[in-house]
Amino acid sequence: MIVFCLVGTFNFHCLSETKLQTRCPPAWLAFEDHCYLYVREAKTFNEAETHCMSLSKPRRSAHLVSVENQQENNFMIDCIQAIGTGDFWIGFTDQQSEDLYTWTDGTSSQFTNWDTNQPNNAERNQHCAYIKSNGKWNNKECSSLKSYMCKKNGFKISCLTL
Ligand SMILES: [Ca+2]
Ligand SMILES: [Ca+2]
Repeated sequence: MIVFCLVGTFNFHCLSETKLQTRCPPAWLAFEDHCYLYVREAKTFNEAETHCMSLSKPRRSAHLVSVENQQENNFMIDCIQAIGTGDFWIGFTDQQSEDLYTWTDGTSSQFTNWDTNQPNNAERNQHCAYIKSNGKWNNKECSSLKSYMCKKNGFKISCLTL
């Protein structure tokens, strides 16, 4: 019996796995259908988003991470604990329109996990969100320097038995 895995136009050998798995490039972590890259180097929000976008591939655009539900937020916390890191940018911002937060990757999820009394827009100058080590979100000046998490679609492999 010969088993091939097909990934787009690429062929990979695999053993007997037949279920779909999310595959990610080296250094990216897989969760559900997406891949995540933590970048420790601190950047401003917009610099971080620009860097994430530079990691895009055809049909797999990359942006600062969007957090669409509690499970994904829990995954963020797992990452924080595994990496031993502190705050990092997520792709949630109201730079375009005050108090109208949107995800840089276009996600339309209504899920939020703001910390108590956030987003407070302190000094009327806080338009970019980061996630804290407890998993709660806060907004802060976009010019602040923080580590960040990028996210893009993973690719699925499927195996055909010939
Ligand atoms: Ca704001
Ligand atoms: Ca704040």
